[in-house]
Amino acid sequence: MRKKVSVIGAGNVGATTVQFVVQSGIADAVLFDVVDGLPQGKALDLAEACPLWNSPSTIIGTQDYSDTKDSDIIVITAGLARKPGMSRNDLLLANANIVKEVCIEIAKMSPNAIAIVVTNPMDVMAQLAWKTTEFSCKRVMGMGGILDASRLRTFLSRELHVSPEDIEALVLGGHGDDMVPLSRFMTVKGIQMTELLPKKKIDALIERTRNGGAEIVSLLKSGSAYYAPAAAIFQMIKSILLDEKRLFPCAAYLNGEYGIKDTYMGVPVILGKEGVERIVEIKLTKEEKAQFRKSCTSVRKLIKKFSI
Ligand code: TXD
Repeated sequence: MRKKVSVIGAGNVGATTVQFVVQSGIADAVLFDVVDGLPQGKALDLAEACPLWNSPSTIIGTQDYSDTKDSDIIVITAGLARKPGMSRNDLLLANANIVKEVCIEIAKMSPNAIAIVVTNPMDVMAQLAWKTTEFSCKRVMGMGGILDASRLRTFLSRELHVSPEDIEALVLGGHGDDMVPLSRFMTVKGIQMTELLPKKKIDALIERTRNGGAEIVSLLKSGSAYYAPAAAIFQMIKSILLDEKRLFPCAAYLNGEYGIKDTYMGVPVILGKEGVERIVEIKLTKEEKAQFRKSCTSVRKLIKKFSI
């Protein structure tokens, strides 16, 4: 049986995610949006590219949730994106209503699906999605840290003139301005970054990563990043559908891990066919712990606003 991935929200991130899925051929896809014609038009365009990609995938564009029935994975990108000068949190209220509505529908149609939440502010939306769908927390996760780490790897690669695939970086915490990039886990094929770059330079690239989303928003002037976000989502989808058990930093439900209770936060997880199969706990230094807690407090503040 072919796998089925439904993406809710046919905007930039949603449509590009579907592109990556069908281009790879690993699943069939459904693209859902409330805007009449938008998902249908994009789905048809993508379907017409499949012969050229030698892809067996089928694609449906729809306004009808019944087309998403029995999906293996649901990606939630529905919502509003940032405009210049806006923080992710400015999107909170509007997007919370959208995500709630989406989750009620997807839980009815695909009670066994795994949900990947993308809509910002992502950690809070992941918590809301988990509460609303009433899925096991293993089956609800958020995409954030994998993108932040990829941005950091890009900047480090450009600085070092080394292929980005040989660069590793780990970014934990909430997917916001107080994300927690862990410099002691930055390596080039296992070589500590501090052997290759001065601390000041590393710190500057970390700072650029913190503002990575905003940098693109200000360049684009309308809309926010979508190629790298969609590539990050696709890595998560692939690890789940192919049971690859890859380790990625994702927003996962913490219930005691890292000393945090009842909160979605970015931590290293193993992604496989069950969803978040394991949360990998690493011992943080005092300073890292303080940063992680600060990031957690920001997320919790927003969660409390909704009494999620
Ligand atoms: O790292 C991350 N988590 C992120 C998050 C990286 C990039 C983008 N991030 C957030 O994802 C962004 O701040 C937004 O909240 C979402 C989607 O970003 P995108 O760039 O794709 O936004 P668009 O292009 O505006 O698309 C959103 C679509 C648009 O077509 C709307 O019509 C649709 O969402 N939408 C809905 N679809 C279904 N159901 C409802 N209710 C709905 N409301 C709006």
